[in-house]
Amino acid sequence: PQTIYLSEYTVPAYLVDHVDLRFELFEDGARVHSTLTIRRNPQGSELAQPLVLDGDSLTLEAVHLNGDELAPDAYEEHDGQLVVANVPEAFTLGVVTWIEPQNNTRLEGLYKSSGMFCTQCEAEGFRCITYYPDRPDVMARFRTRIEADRSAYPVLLSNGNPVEQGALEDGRHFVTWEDPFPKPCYLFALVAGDLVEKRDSFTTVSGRNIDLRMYVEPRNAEKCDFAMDSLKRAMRWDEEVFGREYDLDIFMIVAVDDFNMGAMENKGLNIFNSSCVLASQDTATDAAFQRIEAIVAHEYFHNWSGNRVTCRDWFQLSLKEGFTVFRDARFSEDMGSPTVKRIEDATLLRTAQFAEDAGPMAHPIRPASYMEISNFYTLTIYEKGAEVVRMIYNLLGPAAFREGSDLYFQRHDGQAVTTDDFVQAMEDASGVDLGQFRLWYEQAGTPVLTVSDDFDEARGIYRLTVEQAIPDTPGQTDKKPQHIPFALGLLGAGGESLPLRLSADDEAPQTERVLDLREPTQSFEFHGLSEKPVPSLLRHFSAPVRVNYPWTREQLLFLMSHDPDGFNRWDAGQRLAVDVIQSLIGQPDSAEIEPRLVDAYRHLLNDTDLDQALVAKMLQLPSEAYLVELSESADVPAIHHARERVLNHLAVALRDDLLACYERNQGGGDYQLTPTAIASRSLRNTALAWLLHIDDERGRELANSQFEQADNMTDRLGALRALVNSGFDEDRTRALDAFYERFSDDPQVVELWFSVQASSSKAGQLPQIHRLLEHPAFDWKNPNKVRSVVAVFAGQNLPAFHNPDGSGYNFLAEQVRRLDDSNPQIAARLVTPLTRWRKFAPTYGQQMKAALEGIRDKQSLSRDVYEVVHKSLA
Ligand code: BAL
Ligand code: ZN
Repeated sequence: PQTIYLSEYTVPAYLVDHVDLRFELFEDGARVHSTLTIRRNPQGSELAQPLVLDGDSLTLEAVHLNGDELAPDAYEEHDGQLVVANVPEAFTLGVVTWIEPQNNTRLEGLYKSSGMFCTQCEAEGFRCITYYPDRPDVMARFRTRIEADRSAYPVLLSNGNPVEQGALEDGRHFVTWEDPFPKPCYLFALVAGDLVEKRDSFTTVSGRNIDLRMYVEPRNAEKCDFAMDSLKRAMRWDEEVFGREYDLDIFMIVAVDDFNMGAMENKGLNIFNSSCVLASQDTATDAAFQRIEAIVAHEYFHNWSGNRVTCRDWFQLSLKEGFTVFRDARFSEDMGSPTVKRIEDATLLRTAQFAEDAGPMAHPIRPASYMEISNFYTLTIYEKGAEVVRMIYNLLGPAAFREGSDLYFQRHDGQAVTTDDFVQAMEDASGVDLGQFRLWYEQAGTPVLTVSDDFDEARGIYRLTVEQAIPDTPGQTDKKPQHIPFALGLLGAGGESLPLRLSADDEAPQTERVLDLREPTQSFEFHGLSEKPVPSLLRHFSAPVRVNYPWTREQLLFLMSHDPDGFNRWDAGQRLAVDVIQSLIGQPDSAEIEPRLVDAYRHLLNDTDLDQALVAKMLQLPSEAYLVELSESADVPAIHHARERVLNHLAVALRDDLLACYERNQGGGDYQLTPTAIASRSLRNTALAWLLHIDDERGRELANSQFEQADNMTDRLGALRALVNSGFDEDRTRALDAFYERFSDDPQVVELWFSVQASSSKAGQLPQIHRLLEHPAFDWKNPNKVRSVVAVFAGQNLPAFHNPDGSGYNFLAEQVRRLDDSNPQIAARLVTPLTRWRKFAPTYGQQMKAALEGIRDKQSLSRDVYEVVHKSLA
C-alpha cells in the first residue's frame, strides 16, 4: 500500500458546488444517481487537469457530462478512481452506480444493520457509495432523494431539512432532504428503516425552536430519554460556554447495532452505535450513562467544531477531534465531578495513550504520513489532542481562550482548515506566543520530566530543577524541548499550602503556580521558606507528560491525605500503590507488604468527609495494564501475582472496614444518577469486589442478594462481576445463567455479559473464550460483540492473554486473520495488544512477534492491518 504524506498536500483541482443524489433502495442492492455541479478550482493549477474521482467497490452503470452520456472511451475506471480526461471549466457530471449494502460487512459507506439501511462515511466511506472527490476540503451543498419500499422502510432520513415526500408505484415512497450548509462528503448520512420516532424540542438562545428527534428500533423505544436529555443539556451548555447556537431546524439521532465507531457527527443526522446512546436504569451502568452523556455531547459539539469548520485534510483530524474531546470533557466536568473526570481522562491517557506514544504506531497529533487513515482514529489524535487544547486553555486563561475560540469559528466558518489555523486564532486573540507550543503538533512521544530539588536552609530557598526529555519515536529523533505548562504547589509539614515566592520581594504570592517549561533544563527558586516542603507536581495533570521525582513513601502518604488538589491526592495514592506492587514483583510470597498501605486504605475507606467520588477512585488499585505500561520488560504473570497479593492483603486486613463501607453505602430509596449516588454505588461495589476477591462468606451472601434484588444495572453487574471473579464456582455459574436468561433479548446487556467473562482471569481462560465465540448470541458481523469478547480478552484479561504458552497471542492472530476480509477496520484495532511486543519480557515478546508475523503472512492483507502489522515489525 501507498504512504500518503502531509507534505504532498495540494489543493483540489476541481470544486463541487452542489450534489444531487437519488438513492433507489432494494433488497438486492441500491442504485445511486449522483449529479455533481463542478467547476475548476481557481486556486488550482493553471494547466488543464483531468477530473479524478474516488470510488471503491462500485459497479459503474453510466457517466453523463452536461446531460450527455459519455462513451466508455471518454473515461477510465481503475485503481479505485474514475478519471475523465477532457472536462470544461464548469459542468455537471452524472454518475450512476450500483452497490450492494446487504453484502457490505466492512460497515463503511452504505450498509444494512438489523434490516435498516445506514451509512458511515468518515473517513473515506462515501467513495463506497458513488464516485466523488472524497476529501474533506471539497465542500458542497447536498440534496438527497431516498426511494424505498414504504412498509419495510417507512422512515427515510438524510442531512438537513425534509423538503418533499410522496408515494411512488409498487408500494414505494420517497423523501427528499436538503442540507443548506456546504459540507465534505464524510458528513453525508442516510438512514432507511422501520423505526419509532421520539420527539422533543429545544429553544435556542435566540429563540429558534429546534425539532429534536431520535429514531430507534421499536424494542428500544424506552431507552431514549437519557440521551435526549443529554442532548438538550449539551445544546444549552454549548451556547453558554462556547457561544455556539444550533443552526438547522431539526436535529436527529439514530441508533444502530452494527457500527464500527461509537457514533458519527453527520450534519443534522448523528448516527450512534446503540451501546453509546440507548440506556435505561435496568440495562445501563452508571459508567454507561456517563459515557452516553459525553458522546451525545461530543457528536453535537462537532456541529461547530468539525462540521461548520472542518479539516482541510485527514492529517488535521485532531483539529476537530482534539478540540471536540476537550469540549466534551469540560462539559462532563460541569455535569459531574471535575476531579473525577480528570482522573478518568488521565488514567486513560497514562495507561493507553502513553503506551501508543511509546510504541511502533506512535505519531504526532498531526501525523506526517499514513497508509490507512482509519488507523489514525487514535488515543493520540483524540485524547492527547484534547490535552494539547487544554494546555492552550490553561496558558491563555478562560476569557482569552473563549475569544480565541470565537475568532476561530468566525474566521473559518464554512472552511476546511488546519491545526495551525486553530493555534493562530488562539494566538491572534490572546497575544500569547504559541510558537514553541506548536511543537506539540509535530513531535510524537510523551515528554519525561525529571524533577530534583534541594533546600538551602540558611537562605530559606527551595530550588526545583526540571529536565525535560522527549523519547525517540519511529522516524523522529533529537527532539526539541516543548513548551510545557507545569502546575505545582508546595506543602508544609502540617499539610498547609505554602506561598510560592519566585523572588524574595514577591508581595502577593500564590499557593499554586503554573511554571512555563521551555528549556531542556530549568531551575526555579522559591523564597522565604522555613523548611523543606513536599512538592505537589503537575497538579490536575496540567500537561500530558510523565513526571519522575524521588518521592518517599512517607511523602506519598502525606500527599494522599493532605494535598488540596484532588487529582494529586489520587495520584499520590496511585504512585504509592505502584511502588508497593513493583517492589513485590518477582519476590517470594514471604516478602513483607508495606504496612502503611493498609493504614492508608483504612483511612480512606472510613473517610466520610472527603468527596466520596474521589474516595471511590482512590480505592481502585492501579490496573495491570498501567503496571505493564510502567515496566521496562513486563512479565505479566509476575505483575498479576504481585498485584493480587496486595489486593488480597488489603482485603483481608480491611475486611470489617469493607463490610462497614458496604453497609454505609447500601443505598435504598429511588435510583438516582447524581454524583453522590454514583459514588455510593461505586464504593459499595468496590467493597463487594474486594470481599469476593478473598472468598469472604458474608461477601458472598451480600453479592447474591444484591444480584437478585438490584433495581439497576450498576448494582446487578457489580454483584455479577464480583461473583464471577470469586472462587465461588457455583454462584458464578448460577449468576451468569440467570443474568443471560433475564437479558438475552437485549444486545447491549449481552455485550456486558460477554465482557464480564472475557475480562475475568477466573472465567475467561482460552477454552471459555472459545465457548463464548460459539455462543448463539455471538455474531462476527457485529463489532460490539467482537469487541466484547476478543478485544476485552486481549486488552483486559492480561494473565490469560499473556499465557506463557503463547496461546493467547495465537488466538488473537487467528481472529485478526478471520476478520481481515470482512471488516478490516475492526481487525486492525484488534491487533493493538500485539503491537506492544517490545514492551514485554523476551519469552513473551518473541511469541507476540511471531503472532504478528503470522498475520503478516496472510494472503491479501487489508491496507488497515498491513499498516499496523508492518509498522509493528519494522
Ligand atoms: N468523527 C468520528 C466519530 C467522532 O469522533 O465523533
Ligand atoms: Zn469526534
